[in-house]
This record gives sequence, C-alpha cells and structure tokens, in this order.
Amino acid sequence: MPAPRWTVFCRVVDNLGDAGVGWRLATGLAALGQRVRLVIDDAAPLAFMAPGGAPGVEVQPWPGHGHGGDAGGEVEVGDVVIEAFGCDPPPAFVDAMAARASPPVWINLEYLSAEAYVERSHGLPSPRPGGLVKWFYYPGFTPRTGGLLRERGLAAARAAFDPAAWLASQGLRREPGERLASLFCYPGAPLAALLPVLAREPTRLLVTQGVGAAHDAALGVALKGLRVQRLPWLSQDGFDRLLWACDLNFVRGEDSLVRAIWAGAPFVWQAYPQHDGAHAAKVEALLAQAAAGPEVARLWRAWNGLPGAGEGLELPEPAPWAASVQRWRRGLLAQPDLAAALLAFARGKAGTGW
Ligand code: TRH
Repeated sequence: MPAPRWTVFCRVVDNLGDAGVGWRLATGLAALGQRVRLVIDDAAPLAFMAPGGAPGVEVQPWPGHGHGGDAGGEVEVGDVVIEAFGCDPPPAFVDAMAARASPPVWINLEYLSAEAYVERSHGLPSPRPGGLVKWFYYPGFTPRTGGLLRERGLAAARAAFDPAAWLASQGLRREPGERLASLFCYPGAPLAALLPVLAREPTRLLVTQGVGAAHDAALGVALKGLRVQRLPWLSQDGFDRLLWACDLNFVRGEDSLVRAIWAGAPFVWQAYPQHDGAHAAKVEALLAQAAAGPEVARLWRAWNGLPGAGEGLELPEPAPWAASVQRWRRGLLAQPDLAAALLAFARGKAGTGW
C-alpha cells in the first residue's frame, strides 16, 4: 500500500514562524515515510530556511499565488489535510474534499501555547458543511497535548555537536573567556537596557537577521565588554546550531522557542506581542512550565515588558539556570514528537487502516 498523501496548507501572515513551522512539519512527516505536499502562499523564506529542500516534500504555490510560469493551480486532495494556524484552504479545495466518497482527515494545527485551554481543546472535532469534520490539533508541552516538533536524531546531533568547528565554518570565533549570546527578538524588546547588563562580562552578541532596524541605534552604541556581530540569514539547521553554540539565547515567537529548549542553554523568550495583551498569559503559562525560578521569571517578564518585573533585566546565575532548562528539556524529550503524534492521531481518525 503506498504511503498516505498529506497536504499541508500554510499562509505566511507575519514574520517567519508560519513558514518555519510549516516546513518543519512537512519534513518531519516525510521523515516518517509520508508523501507530503506543502501548499504555501509565500515560499520565499524557504530559500534560506531550507535551501536544499527535503526528500519526500513537494512545495506547491497556493492557488493564485504562483510565481513565474506556475500560477499555483489546483491542489490534489490526498489522505490527510493539515491547515496550519486556521489558514482556511481554498473553497474549491474544501468542495473537492466533500465530494470524495471517503473524505480526507482534515486537521487544523493550532498555535503553540502552554496555557491550560490547550489540553481542553486538543483533539476536539468541529463539524463543517458537506459532512466534513475538522479536528483541532494543539501542540504543547504536556502528554495531553499534541507535542513539540523535534526531528529524529536531533538529540544525538546536539550531543555530537562541536561548537568551535561550527563557529569556524561560519567565520566566527569565541575569544577565551568570552560569553557567546544570540539575539532574535521583536522591535519592542528593551534591548538598549539589556546591552549594558550583558557588557558587564566580556560578551559577543550574535545578532540574527529578522531583528529589524528598530534596534540599529541601540546596537550601534559602543560598550566596553560587548562585541556585536551581525549574522546573515541561516538555514533552519544553521539557526539550530547557532543556539547550540551559544551560552545564552534570546528567542521569540513559536518555533525558535522550541529550538532554544532543544539547545538546552539558558534562554529568554519573547512572546509575539498582541495588542490585547494576550501574550502576558502566554509568558506566564510558559514560565510555569519552565519552572526556572523567580530570577528567570523576572528577566522574562522584563524582556516582554510585563508588569511585576521591577529591575528585571538582571541575568540569573548561569549554572542553576542551565540546569533548569536541561531538566525541562529531558522531560520533553521523553514525550512523543509532534509529527509522530500527529501521524498516530490522523491514523486514528482515518478509520481506513493505513
Ligand atoms: O518569526 P517569528 O517571530 O514568527 C512568529 C511566531 O511563529 C508566532 O507564533 C506567530 O504568531 C507570529 O510569527 C506571527 O518566530 P519563530 O516562530 O521563531 O520563527 C522563526 C523561524 O525562522 C524559525 O523556523 C527559525 C527560522 N530562522 C532561520 O531559519 N534562519 C534565521 O537566520 C533566522 C533568524 C530564523
């Protein structure tokens, strides 16, 4: 019996996380032997995230969003349809799903959050017109959620990683006694206040692309003890290795958060800021999962501009901080990864025995 065919729909709404998560999911499913088509309305970020593509993953433009000679035509209906972050597959595609004698399993992959509603909502069905059912799949941090994206062999690759060799391959090096920190943040992060704190110890700050011009002025101020170095766009693998090479990582949004956990070094997370302040609950829920102690909580709150941080931009002791991240990471590594759990979920809903 041929491997099931998956169609993953992804719309790039803002930033890099939509494409980043869509790509990781597609490659994770393909690594499990599934045939995957990623239908995406803007494939441009994939050029740097995954310049070599991946075996078993076909990328197709969203209908009407093609480039060059490819208009992004009709999408074939497979066995499983994943809609990333409620992006709504094209109406003609939904009609084609309903027209099938045995419709595909239709799953909405939701945003990652550590909030309590995730366990309550994970796996719930939503009946749709035409006799279709859309299932809600929530990634998460506990066994009652859909898990986290994690490639097979990731922990082994991390364990075998040689930071000096990787840094040299990027034209980078660490001076003796220097702390290495990475920076990937949103424009609102209080970077000008953080930099003098970092500069108290010799620090090299590796600033990724995507940080934005809002921080140019702060990064342009010379501070004794701090060297700022700008990085080019890295592939997703390269981005992982950057986090593995650093002693301290500042990450943001959904995907780099998970990568910072797998890196296992102390990190500070900035939630995607929302006008209604909903990101505050996300930060608090994640802090509760991280169980990293009050100093780390203060720093995360301050970095996210939340109340209760006080003089929060102080760096906690690295050793207990690293130990808490590694404890959290170990617990998460013991849970099934998202692609494997999603495959089991879809199989259970298909009812056709594949
Ligand atoms: O880009 P983000 O801020 O995306 C966010 C989140 O997904 C958030 O949940 C969503 O609501 C919001 O957008 C609209 O951060 P995130 O999720 O970490 O995605 C970044 C991706 O970019 C990740 O897959 C890593 C990748 N990346 C590279 O591959 N190379 C690079 O050089 C850099 C800087 C990032």
